Amino acid sequence: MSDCPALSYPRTLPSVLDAEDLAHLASIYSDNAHRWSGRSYYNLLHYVAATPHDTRSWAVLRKIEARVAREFGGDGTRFVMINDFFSYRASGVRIFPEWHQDTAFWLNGEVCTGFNLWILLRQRGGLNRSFELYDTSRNEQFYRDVYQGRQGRQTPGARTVWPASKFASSFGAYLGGMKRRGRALPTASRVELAPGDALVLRQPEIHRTDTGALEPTQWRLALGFKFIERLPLVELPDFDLRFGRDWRSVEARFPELLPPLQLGRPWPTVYNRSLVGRPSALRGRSSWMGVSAELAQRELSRRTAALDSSVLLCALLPPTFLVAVLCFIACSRTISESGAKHGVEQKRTV
Ligand SMILES: O=C(O)CCC(=O)C(=O)O
Repeated sequence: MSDCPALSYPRTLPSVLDAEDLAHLASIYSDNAHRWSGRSYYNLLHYVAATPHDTRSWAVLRKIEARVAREFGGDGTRFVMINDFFSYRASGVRIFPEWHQDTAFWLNGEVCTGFNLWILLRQRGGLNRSFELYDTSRNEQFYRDVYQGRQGRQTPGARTVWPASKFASSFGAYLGGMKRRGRALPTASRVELAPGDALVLRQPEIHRTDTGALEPTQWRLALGFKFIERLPLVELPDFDLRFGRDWRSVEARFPELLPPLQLGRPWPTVYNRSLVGRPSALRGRSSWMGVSAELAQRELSRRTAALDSSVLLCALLPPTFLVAVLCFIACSRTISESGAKHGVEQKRTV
């Protein structure tokens, strides 16, 4: 299966974080989660961007990146962290309940090297296992059927070519169809983890938050990070879906952190403390209509310049009442045209 390097990644990485890191991250979650409603991704990024003096959080991020470099090769620049998510599971609480693949792994094409590093932070009541996944090595026939039957390709030697493509969605329906046809369903795994250990989810693996009733005293908290290889993007995230929408929320609050995503350029490094300190007139509050700080600042200067020249023109004209009214109309039009133009540019901003 040399055509998908992710398939040979280790199942777990032991002791990625130590007890102090875990306590720190768990307290970030418990102190702030009530403010995060509706957002799945980038809660840690929002937190660290708002508290650049919190050196432990930044050190944790660097520690994770260093471990990734050590385990998955490269000099620390091969993989880029594209998002983070706290995963809290308790009775009636499941963050990603449907069977799915992480389509973000395909943004850089078909290299099949993406992975999710999912670190268990805390658990109570014996929830010391990961979410559910169809392990590629335990379900080879299933993946072969899935890929050959639906979207896969076959090599001349009839060996399976691992995911050239991702599934759009609806694994639930696909699995339901298998069940109706009496086909054996794949075997789901839940991987045992000690706090601080990480599960490594390999790019093509189909997964979901675990099911089953829990006692009110049972819960677990994990922190996941998705990584892709730093290669030119062939696709951009769908900004109507959770991941893309949550990217927008970082962009709106911390515009200096997010350079525009561009096809043909790799995913930018956004977990970057030096960007947080970067001077910006709009830093730390909602960006102006959701556009980048630079664009907003350019627009502000343009509006001010337009206003200045209109006022100058008015001052030079004969001071009759009629002329004053005309000047007033001219000034307002300049301002609103400038705003309309800005609206067009805003749509182009990724
Ligand atoms: O954290 C979980 O419960 C599930 C993780 C997941 O589905 C994902 O990372 O896409």
